[in-house]
Amino acid sequence: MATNIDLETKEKVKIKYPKKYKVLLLNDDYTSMEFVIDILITIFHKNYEQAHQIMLEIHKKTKGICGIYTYEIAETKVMQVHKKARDNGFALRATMEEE
Ligand code: TYC
Repeated sequence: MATNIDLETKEKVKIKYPKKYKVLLLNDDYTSMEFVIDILITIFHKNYEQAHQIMLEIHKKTKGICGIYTYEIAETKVMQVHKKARDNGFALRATMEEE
């Protein structure tokens, strides 16, 4: 007799994590080292030591990672860098890349 019907259904739970984006600062010849450190402290919440180290890495290697965020947060950080740079007369550029 076919009474033993298996009614158990297995539900597959697929968790979709949001993509993450690296925010990078690019080196240039005009932005002051002090200003880049200030950006790293105020926008990317680094301490002075970390900010100094990241700034020097960008200065030597042309670009460096400042943080990894979800899309909207990364986009906002890039805009904040560009606004603060513009307001202070610097042409500092930031970009974002999918992690
Ligand atoms: N290269 C700049 C200088 O010598 C310093 C600098 C570092 C600029 C990092 C931009 O993202 C940057 N004054």
